Amino acid sequence: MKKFPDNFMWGGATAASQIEGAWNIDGKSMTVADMKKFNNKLDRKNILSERQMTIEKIKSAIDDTSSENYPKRRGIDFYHTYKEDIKLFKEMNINTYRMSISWSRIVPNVFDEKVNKKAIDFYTNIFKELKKNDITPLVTISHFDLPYIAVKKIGGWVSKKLIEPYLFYCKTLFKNFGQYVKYWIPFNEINGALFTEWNAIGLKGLNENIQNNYQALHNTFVANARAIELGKKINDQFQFGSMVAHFETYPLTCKPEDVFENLEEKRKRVYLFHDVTSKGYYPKHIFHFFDKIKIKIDITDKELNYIKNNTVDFISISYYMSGTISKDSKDSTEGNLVRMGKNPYLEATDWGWQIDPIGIKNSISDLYDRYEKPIFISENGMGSEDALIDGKVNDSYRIEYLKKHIEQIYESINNGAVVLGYTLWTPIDIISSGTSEMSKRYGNIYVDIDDYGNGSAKRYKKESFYFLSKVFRENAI
Ligand code: BGP
Repeated sequence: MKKFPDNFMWGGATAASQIEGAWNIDGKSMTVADMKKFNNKLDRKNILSERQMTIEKIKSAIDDTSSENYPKRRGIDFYHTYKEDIKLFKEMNINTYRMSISWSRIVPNVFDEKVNKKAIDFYTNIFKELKKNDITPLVTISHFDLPYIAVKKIGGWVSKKLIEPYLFYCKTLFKNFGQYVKYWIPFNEINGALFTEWNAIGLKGLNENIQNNYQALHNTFVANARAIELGKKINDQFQFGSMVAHFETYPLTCKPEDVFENLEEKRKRVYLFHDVTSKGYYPKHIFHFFDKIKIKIDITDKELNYIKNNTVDFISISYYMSGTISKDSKDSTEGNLVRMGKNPYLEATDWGWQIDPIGIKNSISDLYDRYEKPIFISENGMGSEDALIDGKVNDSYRIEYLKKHIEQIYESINNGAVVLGYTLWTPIDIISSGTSEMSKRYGNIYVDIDDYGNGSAKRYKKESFYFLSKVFRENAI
């Protein structure tokens, strides 16, 4: 029996735009997530086109007021079922629930500082329900559901004009929910600005003009720092976490060229985001890179001061898969937000994400050594089409995946890293972020809804539910 430290935070993670539904009621405005159409011809092994938003797609999303083709408008109707679902989380012995709050509910018009009372009531009820069930909330302030009005008016995060309205939204949360919430994550996968720009910053296309991506990334770094400063002023007990989609990569061969390529990958596509949010400054190489590719980012000394004086209390990452890097890029495979080189030693999911439990130990050890801040695994899980047969789901493959990753997290703690907790993605089937599928299931609770919203919506405990409830109860694997 491998025992985890006392008070280890065990639980699950969800996101408002993938779980709540109720996309246009009680005052909520449209978000970038509400505009992602489900494509029933999508190629699961190549979803890059799913990520790209185009003018045509924007137009048809605005013209379509139904939720028929837009699964994230429906979610699993958590907006109305949260009491029953939280009871199921409790039965699973979850003691921590990572959730996000929808900006488009709290301040629907973003710029007018008008707070929507119905939204305050909705989230207050959720926090009361969690408190009743002895579950600690870990709140993501913005999780891939930027209000569309911010895109329409100022182009999203590429404009610095979004920082003040974001801080007003943060202040509203800190003041109204500070009595229930101590752990805050200002942005989900802040590196999304470079890899899934519509979801993360409201930019259409895919790296059409990389200057916009880096400018928006910088603006969110500033917003992150200023949210921390604001939060600590309101309640110095608040704990703030970064959240970076982690890409664990290995050189495809021991050829020195491959090793260097992998180093470059780490510096630019992994460490950069932690350097800024955990060390409080940009690594010098990124300015050299900006010069080389001739982009000019508007960065002021005042902003660099905010970043320097307001670093996170803990590092959180999503970890799903790993990949290889080589000088002459070979055949690649899908992963979370990015494609990566294949690894002949690893199996992959039906969506091509390579399963690498030891990779999570590598990642935790590497980041802990480098930044010496507590680590929180805020997403980890396996997407698959699960079969509901006679009210049962035998997801032994998911038990295998979770067991092996949890064992490696234990090993990393044994190896000296400080890990605060683990909220797997996701305790209950919800809509996929990248493809808007319902059939890409991660949950330990099966939800009887298909990609088109049909089904009884009944909840069923999968085998992995029972496996995890034991791990969480015993605080051991
Ligand atoms: C991450 C998001 C989560 C979750 C996860 C799984 O990028 O933070 O919201 O969705 O991806 O990805 P997907 O749902 O696309 O399989």
